[in-house]
Amino acid sequence: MMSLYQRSACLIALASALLPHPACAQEMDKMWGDSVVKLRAEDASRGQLFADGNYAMFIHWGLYSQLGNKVDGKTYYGIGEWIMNKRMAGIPVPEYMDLAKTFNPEKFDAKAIAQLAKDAGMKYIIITSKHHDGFAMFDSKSNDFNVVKATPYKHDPMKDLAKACKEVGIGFGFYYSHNQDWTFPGGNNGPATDADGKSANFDDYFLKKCLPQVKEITTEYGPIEIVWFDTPGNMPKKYVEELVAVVRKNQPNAMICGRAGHGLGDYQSIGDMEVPIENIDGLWESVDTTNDSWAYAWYDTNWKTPGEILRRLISTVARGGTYMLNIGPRGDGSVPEHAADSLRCSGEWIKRHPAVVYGAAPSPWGHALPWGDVTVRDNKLFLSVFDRPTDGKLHLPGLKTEIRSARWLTASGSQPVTYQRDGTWTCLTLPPGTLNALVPVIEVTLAAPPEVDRTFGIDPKGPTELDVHFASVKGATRNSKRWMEKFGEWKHTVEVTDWKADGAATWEVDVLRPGNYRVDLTYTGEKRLVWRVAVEGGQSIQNQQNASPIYQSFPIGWLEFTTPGRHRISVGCIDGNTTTASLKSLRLTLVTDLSPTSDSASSQ
Ligand code: H79
Repeated sequence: MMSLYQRSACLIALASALLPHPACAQEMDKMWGDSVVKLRAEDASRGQLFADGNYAMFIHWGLYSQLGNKVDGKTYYGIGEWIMNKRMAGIPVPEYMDLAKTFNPEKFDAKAIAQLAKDAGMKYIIITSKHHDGFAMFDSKSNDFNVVKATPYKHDPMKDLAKACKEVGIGFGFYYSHNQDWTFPGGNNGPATDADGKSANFDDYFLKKCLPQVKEITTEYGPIEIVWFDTPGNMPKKYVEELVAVVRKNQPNAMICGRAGHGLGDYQSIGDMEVPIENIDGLWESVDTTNDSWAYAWYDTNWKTPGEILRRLISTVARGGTYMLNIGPRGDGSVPEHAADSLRCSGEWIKRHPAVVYGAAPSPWGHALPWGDVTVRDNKLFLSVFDRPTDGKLHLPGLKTEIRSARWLTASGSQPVTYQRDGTWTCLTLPPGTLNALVPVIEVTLAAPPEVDRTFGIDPKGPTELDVHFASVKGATRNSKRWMEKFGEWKHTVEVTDWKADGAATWEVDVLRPGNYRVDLTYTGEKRLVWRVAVEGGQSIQNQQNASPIYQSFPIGWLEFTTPGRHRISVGCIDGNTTTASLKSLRLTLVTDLSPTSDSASSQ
C-alpha cells in the first residue's frame, strides 16, 4: 500500500489555531527535502548500519547551547539552535558571533558521552559539526568561526568524541547544515554582503566554506558512519552532487542522509519528531529528542521517561525504521542528568531484550496493536506490551501461522505463557509478574515466518484506536497534517476534514466480542459539530458535541456489534461547522460483552 507518509503524494495542511504562519509548513517541507531514496544494490553494505543498529544518539551542541533559550533575561520557547532567528530572539550576526568569546565547555567529557550512548544501547553518535548558525564545532582550517580559533576553549571536542566512540566500540558521524548559514555571506538565510560591503552569493559560501568544511569533516576524523545533511531547501542539484562526490570519495562506507536533497542520499529521514503509524518500506530513520528542544533549553524538563523512549524506539523499529534520539548538552558541555538517567534506564532494558530492537524486522500487522507493538526475527514474534490489559489477557488478531510456544522474557530467563486460539484471534495469558515489568516482552515462536491478516481487530479489553490514516474516505478530504506545538517542535497526524453531507471515513474491523462499545472521537473544529457513527447493516448513533482547536477526545455514545466477525464501521460529520471538523481517530471500548460464552458483562 502506498504510504501517506510518502510526502510527494501528501497535501500539507495546517492546524490554523496553532500555526501562526501558514506558509511555514510548505516552506519547511522544502527544507526537509521531499526525497524518498532507496539504497542502490551495489551499496548494500552501507545499509547494514541501519539493518543491524536501529538506534542511535543525535547530539545538538553549539554556541546556542550557551544561551539555553534565554537572551537578556528573556526566555524564548522552542528549538534552541534557532535562537538567533528573528522569530526567536533575533540576535544580530556580530552579536551572535561574539558568543564564541565566552564558549568554554570545560565540562565536556567525550568519553562519558560515548559511554552514555553505549549504555543506552545506541550504535552510533551523530553530532552537529555546523548547524544553521554557521559555527563549526571542529577545528576548521577553512573558516575561523570555529571552536578552536574563536573560543577560549581552543580545543577540538569532535576529535575527542570520534576517539571516544572508537574506544567504546560505537560508530560516529557528523550533522552538517549544508544549505543554510546564517553568519557567512551568501549562505542561505545568511548575510547578503561580506565584511567589505560587497554582495555575496551562494557560490561564495559554497566554495569558501561549505565544500572545504565537508572535506574536513570527512578526512580529519577517521572513518565515519553517516554525513547527516539537513534542510536542502531550494539548493540546486549541482551543489548537492558535489558534496555527495566528496563524501563518496573520502568516506566510501559512510551513508548520506536523504536530507542532502534531490534524492541523492542513501536513506530517507522522515519529518522531525515523527514516529509513523504505518510501516514504511526501504531504509529510513526517525529523529526525535529526549525533551522538546534539540539544543539545550534551560526550562525544558519535559524528559521522555524510559518507558516513553522504549515505546517510541520499538514503534519506530516495528514500522521498519531506525530511531535516532537526541540529547542537548549545556554550553559547558555537561549532559542534563535526567536525559542521561532515562537513556541508561531504557538501555538496561534493551540489554535484556536485544532481539526486540537490533536486526529486528517490522511488524507483519503494519501498524501498532491496541496494547503494544510487534517486531520479528525469523520465526519469532516479539510482543512488546506498552499498555498491559488489566486482566492480563493479551489478544492478537489475525495471526494465521501455527504457534509452537510462547514465553515471557524475564531478567533471569523466561516464564511460559499459555495461549488459546479463538477463530481468527489468539489470546495469551500474561503471568502476574508482567505487571511490574517496564515493558514486558512475550516471545512467540511460530512454525514458519508470520502470516497475518492486517484487518483491525477490535480488542475485547480495549480501547482500540482506529486512525483515519487507515480508513477509506469518501465525501471528505484526507490530509497529512503537522503543526508546531512550540517554535520548531513538530507534531504530526492525518486528518479527515471538509465533510460533505454524505461524507464518511470507513474501517473494516474484526470483532471478537459482540456487545456494546463506547465510541469516542478525537477531533478539532469550531463550535457545534454533529457526528454519526454507524455499523453497516446495523445500528447507528449520532450526537452533538463541542469542539476545541486542539485535538481532544469526545464521547459520542454506545454502539452495538450484534455478531462477532467482520464489520464495517463508518463515521461522518453531518451537521454544524462540518467544513472545520478535523477527525483524527475513532475509539471503541467494550462496555457490555454480549457473547454467549461470556459469564457476565465486562466493564471498563
Ligand atoms: O537540527 C534540527 C532543526 O534545527 C533542524 N532539523 C532538526 C534535526 C531544522 N531546521 N529547519 N527545520 C528543522 C525545519 C523548521 C522549520 C521552521 Fe520555520 C523553523 C518552522 C518554523 C521555524 C523555517 C523558518 C520555516 C519557517 C520559518
